Amino acid sequence: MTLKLHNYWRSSASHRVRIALNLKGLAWEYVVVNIVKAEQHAQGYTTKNPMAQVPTLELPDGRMLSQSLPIMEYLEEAHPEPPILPRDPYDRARCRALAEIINSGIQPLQNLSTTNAIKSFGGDAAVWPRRFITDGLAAFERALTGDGAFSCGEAPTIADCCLVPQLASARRFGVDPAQFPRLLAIEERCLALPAFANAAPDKQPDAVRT
Ligand SMILES: N[C@@H](CCC(=O)N[C@@H](CS)C(=O)NCC(=O)O)C(=O)O
Repeated sequence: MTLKLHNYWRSSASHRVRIALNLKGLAWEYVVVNIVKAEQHAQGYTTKNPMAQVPTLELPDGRMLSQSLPIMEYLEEAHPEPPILPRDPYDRARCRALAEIINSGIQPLQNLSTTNAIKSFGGDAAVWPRRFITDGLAAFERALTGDGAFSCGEAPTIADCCLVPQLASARRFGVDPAQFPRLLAIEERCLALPAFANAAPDKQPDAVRT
């Protein structure tokens, strides 16, 4: 019995948890939930994830966890080494705040159900998220303190687990991250690590290559 991650290759919230699982060095199984084919709404899945979203982490004993940030917090508590949060309480809170800029300040506005709603109102779903992505990434960059190699110091944390997928989404939605040089430098250091490189959307078994 192993951990199972119910997820989708291009989901940024799934991507966060893939990175965290890899950083912790845990063995896990990939279970595809194709959100473009609406598999997240299947009855068998909504019992696992009441919000009908990916990711869901299934524990070896069959219990389910949803919401990527609580999943990463669970992994940190259940498997403390190597840490993915700083030790100092203030630094931990600041790191969580960086993750929240992306988790609550950007991702919900680019989510599939949101862009589908925008389309249903006659809006341009390709353009709609750009302002929120740009403003949120600018806020993330402004919120960085110190000159650490990663978002919260000298080791990768949950803030980086959120940042790298969000930069991938930014490109997909037509936002050029070149305007955020500090974020690009952090991304480059992250992607040099196998935990991040192996979690990339195009490396996943369900990736659709165009
Ligand atoms: N706050 C949730 C967000 C999860 C989420 O929005 N997942 C998206 C993919 S990144 C999803 O499943 N979307 C399906 C839909 O909108 O129908 C988390 O962090 O896990």
